[in-house]
Amino acid sequence: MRIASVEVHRCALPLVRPFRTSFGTEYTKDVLILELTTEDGVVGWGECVAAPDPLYSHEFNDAALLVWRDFLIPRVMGRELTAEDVPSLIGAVRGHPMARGALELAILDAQLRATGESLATYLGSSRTEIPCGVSVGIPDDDSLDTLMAEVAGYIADGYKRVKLKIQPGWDLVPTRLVHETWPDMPLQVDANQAYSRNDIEHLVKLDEFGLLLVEQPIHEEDYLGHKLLAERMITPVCLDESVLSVDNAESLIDYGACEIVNIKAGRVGGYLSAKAIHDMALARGVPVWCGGMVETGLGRAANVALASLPGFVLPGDTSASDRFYTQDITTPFVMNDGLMTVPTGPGLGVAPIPDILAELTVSRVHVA
Ligand code: NPG
Repeated sequence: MRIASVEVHRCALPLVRPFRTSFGTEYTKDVLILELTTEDGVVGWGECVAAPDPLYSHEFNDAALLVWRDFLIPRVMGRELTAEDVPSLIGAVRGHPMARGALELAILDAQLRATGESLATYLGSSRTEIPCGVSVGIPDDDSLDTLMAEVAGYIADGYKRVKLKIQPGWDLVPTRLVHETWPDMPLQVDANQAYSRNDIEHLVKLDEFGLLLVEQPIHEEDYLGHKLLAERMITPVCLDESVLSVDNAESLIDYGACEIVNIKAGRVGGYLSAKAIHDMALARGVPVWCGGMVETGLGRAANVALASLPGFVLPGDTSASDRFYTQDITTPFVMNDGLMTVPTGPGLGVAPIPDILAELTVSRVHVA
């Protein structure tokens, strides 16, 4: 294929409730959607999981726009290519995995729409539906009652696993309460780097709750801290922000800092890299699960396809659209008995609904 044009839609989707983590609170999803058209007139869609501010990682939306315009898109425009060529074509540009991943996804979507293959089949899917977990933020009012009401609602919806966001001052008490109220519900916690290696003895206290895992408790660059924690803790240590590529994932596993991997395609530069991490982990017998970044239906479709690969043995943050949005930009993703159907249509299998996309679009940039 040859790319003829690239358009960015900057959209704002109100969230059904604020989403608070140890690194900040989101009230609205401010998201960049890539619309790429090939010379043959095929349209591919990509979603960038960067946020407006560099709080989860160094990436942010305005930087993604610049990187696309000045460095990434010029390397893929006007030449015959396949999605598999993209990592090497843009490989000289350092960093910016979320911007790279969104571009690669739009190209892959166009390629698969042209051949009629679904993303799930292309990636090597082994399932037609996947179990869904839900990520529960820290309540805006710091209230345990608010937390319990929210968790009860998700359990009534059918979610098969609950993940609690934790931070110093909001950890043992909420985790104990949720665990004791729903002792059979698989439970895990995510600190988004809020602790340090000085907190290891405190974190070990989480062991009494029989958690599936503790996710990214310590700073992303502190591999030794995670290794020391993994040696001390019964609960498996899972890494998210620290994992950036297949080589670094394998290094972290080998070193003993990472016992379970959260795979987020955006964080690792796209679905091809995500698949490579999955394949490596599967070969080594290391469990993986699919993380979420409050995606719209486009990114959610891709995540559900990824999460249907055989190594994804734990439920992912692949919640239904209504967990975050009253109005998604695609047909909403729904859950039945805690399961979500893997899209089977060509490419992502979903596309933005034009009127809704227009309604939620704040600005449009013609990048190329
Ligand atoms: O279900 O999409 C979802 C959200 C899951 O908690 C979730 N994501 O740290 O993993 C995370 C967190 C996140 C959200 C990270 C937004 C970055 C941006």
